[in-house]
Amino acid sequence: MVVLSKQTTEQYAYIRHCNKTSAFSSTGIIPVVDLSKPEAKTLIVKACEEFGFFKVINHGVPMEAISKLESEAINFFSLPNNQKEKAGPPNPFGYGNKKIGENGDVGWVEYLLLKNNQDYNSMRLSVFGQTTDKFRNVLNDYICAVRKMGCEILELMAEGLNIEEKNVFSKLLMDKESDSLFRLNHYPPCPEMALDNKNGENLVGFGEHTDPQIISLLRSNNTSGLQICLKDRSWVSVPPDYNSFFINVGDSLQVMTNGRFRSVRHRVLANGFDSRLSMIYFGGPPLSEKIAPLPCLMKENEESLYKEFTWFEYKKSAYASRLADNRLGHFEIFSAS
Ligand code: GA4
Repeated sequence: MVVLSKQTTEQYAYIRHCNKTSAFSSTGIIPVVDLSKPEAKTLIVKACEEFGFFKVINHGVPMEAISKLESEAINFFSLPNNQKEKAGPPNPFGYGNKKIGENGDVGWVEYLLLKNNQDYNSMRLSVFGQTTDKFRNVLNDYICAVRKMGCEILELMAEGLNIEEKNVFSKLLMDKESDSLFRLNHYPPCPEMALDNKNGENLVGFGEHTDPQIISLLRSNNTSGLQICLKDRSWVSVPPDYNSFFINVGDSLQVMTNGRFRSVRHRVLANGFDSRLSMIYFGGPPLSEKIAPLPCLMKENEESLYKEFTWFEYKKSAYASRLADNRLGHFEIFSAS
């Protein structure tokens, strides 16, 4: 990414520092779930209700798969712009720089957005020349391992919710029609912000939003920037941890639990000195899947908070929205009482 002049960065949103960002101690208030412990399922459910967000350790994703993909990503993002652009515009899949989605959102970020199960060779990833095969293999290994972890988490979630059908959520990710995505985000450092930050403002890397899918599985390098929004609407910084994964509840899971789980609003602020690299797997259902509260989770006389929709319908509506929009709003049923 080219270094932009002050004038050029003025088109980006800035966020005023908030004191609450220091609310996390080194251990933090973010729930940490050790997947190897018997209490994992209970902690996951609590975390999804309270934050829609948690960190997992003992996740079982081999460090080798992570570091191989990380170094491929570093190589890719350090290519000259004209080479990266050969990976295609991001509509919907490919390389993107600053422009997020199709509706006017921008951020201090460049990225590769890939469809799961895609034949990566058919994308113009020829920029890798001879290394295309290597990139594809490394990506496949990573995605398989992360999806496996995601399914374990979703099964623990079902157990924690006392759902008999253990794979009620995980089967949606395992379906060969699963509409899952993978994203590599590179947030270059913004030296201007580090040197000339008299206003105490931060440049926005990726603006606030919720993820439309079921679950998002995020791993980043050790650079800070990620923040989540709490129930009281305050923002808190998530201390980075390159050995762990961070898990987000998405809009579809909020609906399937009839609002019991919270789809977490989150954002990434640019860093003055260090570049941030994140890899996110968005676990989504097949396009034809009906997204509605699970009957087994509904208490007697409990009514659905949402109109029924398919993932196709929701995705279409989501992709027509701005990043910060409340996408579920269109599908909420407002009771008169
Ligand atoms: C947010 C989660 C994923 O990154 C993503 C994003 C998508 C995009 O970058 O094209 C969207 C955004 C995300 C939701 C609203 C629309 C679509 C940008 C945007 C403004 C790939 C996704 O599935 O939804």
